[in-house]
Amino acid sequence: MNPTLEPFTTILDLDLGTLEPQRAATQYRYQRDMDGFFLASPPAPDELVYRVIPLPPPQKHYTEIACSTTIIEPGTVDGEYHMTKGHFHEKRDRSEIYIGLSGEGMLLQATEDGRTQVEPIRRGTVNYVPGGWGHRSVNTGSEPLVFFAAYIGDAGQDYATIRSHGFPQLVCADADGPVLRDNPRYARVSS
Ligand code: S6P
Ligand code: ZN
Repeated sequence: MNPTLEPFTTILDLDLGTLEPQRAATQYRYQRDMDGFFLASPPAPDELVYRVIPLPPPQKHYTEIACSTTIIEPGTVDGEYHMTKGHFHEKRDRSEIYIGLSGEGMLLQATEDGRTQVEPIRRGTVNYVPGGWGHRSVNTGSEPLVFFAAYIGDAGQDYATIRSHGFPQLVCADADGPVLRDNPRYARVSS
């Protein structure tokens, strides 16, 4: 094989999740971008919910590994903790790992036929998300939730399925902390 890519190194700040050098623009997700993902309509359109700093491979190809840092701000929308939109991979069989850096949260995972699994995210967790599992991360703490992700380069993100079918569970703030509730709007994708 005659490689076309040169090796490269990036410095990941293990607390903040920032990347140096930053090779691609930060993607910001405000409440206005999240319509249809929280159960309630987000009331503060200009409030930042999370941001993603990509560390892209040059090609979106299965031979390469895409990475990113995600930083979810603390907060709630009508009692639901701030979270990512969540997605299945467009190429459903593509897997991924998350490495928790700081803060406290949960990784919700669900299959198209409605199996669910909830895993913790905090400094030092390494979550393996197998192909076929939709995934959404939720900040249940009072500080930003920061994690690093690495996934197969051509995975792609399918948001439309999650937007129309929802996730089986919601993570809501209760007097004693986070509780999982059934999502009344959830509809299985397949049986
Ligand atoms: C990509 C990976 C993450 C998420 C990021 C934001 O496959 O799972 O980098 O893109 O955590 O979440 P979302 O659901 O908005 O893509
Ligand atoms: Zn993913």
